[in-house]
Amino acid sequence: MLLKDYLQLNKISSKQFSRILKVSEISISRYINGNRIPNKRILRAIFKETNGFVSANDFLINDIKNIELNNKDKDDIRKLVREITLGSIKSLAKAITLVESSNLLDQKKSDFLISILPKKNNTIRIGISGVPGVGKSTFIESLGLYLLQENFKVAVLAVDPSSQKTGGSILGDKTRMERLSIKKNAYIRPSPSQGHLGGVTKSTRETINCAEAAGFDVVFVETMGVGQAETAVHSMVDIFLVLLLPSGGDDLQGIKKGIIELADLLVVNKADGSLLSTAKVTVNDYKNAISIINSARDSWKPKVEMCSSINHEGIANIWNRISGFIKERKKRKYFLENRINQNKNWMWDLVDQKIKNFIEKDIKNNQISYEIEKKLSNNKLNSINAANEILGIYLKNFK
Ligand SMILES: Nc1nc2c(ncn2[C@@H]2O[C@H](COP(=O)(O)OP(=O)(O)OP(=O)(O)O)[C@@H](O)[C@H]2O)c(=O)[nH]1
Ligand SMILES: [Mg+2]
Repeated sequence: MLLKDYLQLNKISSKQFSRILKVSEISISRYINGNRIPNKRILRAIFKETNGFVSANDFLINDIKNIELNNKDKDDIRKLVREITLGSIKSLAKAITLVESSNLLDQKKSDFLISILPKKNNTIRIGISGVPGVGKSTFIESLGLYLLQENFKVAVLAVDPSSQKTGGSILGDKTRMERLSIKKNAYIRPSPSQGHLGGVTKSTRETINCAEAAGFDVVFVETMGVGQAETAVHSMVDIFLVLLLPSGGDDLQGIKKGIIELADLLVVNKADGSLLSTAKVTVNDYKNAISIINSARDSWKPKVEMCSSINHEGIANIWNRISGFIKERKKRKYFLENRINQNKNWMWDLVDQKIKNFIEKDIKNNQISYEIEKKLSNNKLNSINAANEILGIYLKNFK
């Protein structure tokens, strides 16, 4: 960790630390500000005195550590947070743009913003999944409109790994949720158009936090298709719904068993018109199927319901199921426990991301990596040994 953070955390003043290290106080402040790099002896002493928390690496590597927010940046963000908590949609949108940005300074701002954002545990986060066209957006709009009548504020976020390919998601989500999108107490945030899945889900947790701080008490996260996205969304919501199409066949519609295992509630949508009777059969098929499937949660057997999102039928019943589930989870203390566990996952995801960034930014383009690749090309190293050498560099820098 940075020396500055270490001292702050342990309530050690620069003066005290300068005495411990037997250097001047000015030197300490120069190390802290990045104006000077300590020499080898002092680096060793710092390492020893901080029990290894502050290493040479903290003074050398990683641009991200060297970017510090100035007081004006911090004041701007504090102001932004105040506006968000007062319910400003414009400020909310601004904050979300910040958390989605990959710019290093923006990332610092975003980290600061999230750290001072009021955290809410009285919200409900609902993950909605299902094959393309099953009616996720229509369902969210229908349930969202119902919730507005019940005096909730509703936010909708989309995690859509295909958005980059189709490019139509932003328009799609807004037009598909036309009626909801114009409501004062609803906020729809279309998918960020950032490449791969990691990029898309990277900021979803932060975005959920921002929306909640702005007073949205029900947050929908719509996802589709790719299994990885489903698992990611499952790890950030309180309840996970899988929408299904009415289908006469006894196969499970080609839906991966893993996704059904994640579901807290299965909803057969489009239970209307000529599809109504098929929908009823599908409900029974799934009721049978889930009795032999392991649920992802203790003591909860997923329920199967049906609805017609376009006709707004069965929606209130589904809300009863959702709120019943949440009540039950709270009663058994699983609700908060789950959020805490999700925060742990979030932490590990961040560790993972930061390691990946370090490899990408500081190792891949490094001369040493170039040498190792050269040895590999000349058959002087095999891939396994080469990978171990790269890991060696990484470990040396992160000890
Ligand atoms: N009959 C019927 N049609 C529906 C219902 N819900 C959605 N649809 C139709 O199904 C189509 C797809 O609906 P969307 O809500 O866009 O589906 P989606 O799952 O969000 O789709 P993607 O975001 O592309 O994955 C639209 O033409 C909807 O009008 C329903 O309850 N009944
Ligand atoms: Mg959709």
